[in-house]
Amino acid sequence: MGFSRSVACPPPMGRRTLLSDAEVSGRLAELPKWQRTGNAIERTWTFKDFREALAFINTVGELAEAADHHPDIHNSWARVTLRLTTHDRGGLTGLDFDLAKKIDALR
Ligand code: H2B
Repeated sequence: MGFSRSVACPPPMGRRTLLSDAEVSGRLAELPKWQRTGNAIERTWTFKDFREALAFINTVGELAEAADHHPDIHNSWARVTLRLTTHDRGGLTGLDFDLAKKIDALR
């Protein structure tokens, strides 16, 4: 008997359920700077330079670790795109929107 996924990754109650299209639209209305791209939501930031972009990525990384929920991160010099989806559910859940709200509060 090895590690059970349910032990390694306990479900934050109710937030790991796939959202319907209507629920996604409702939650996106609270996050006007994010857009849906299929099974994910994305937002792009442009910073002064690479150093600032990297500092932002590191702060986001701390939020992600605290939430045990990790964005796909794309960086090109001063530009950063974050893409959120719940990989192990194959789509968008409350976890994605909860993390997006915390990230939006950064700047
Ligand atoms: N992050 C994201 N974005 N999607 C996931 O499905 C996911 C994650 N799964 N972070 C988590 C970690 C899971 O692997 C652990 C066990 O909580």
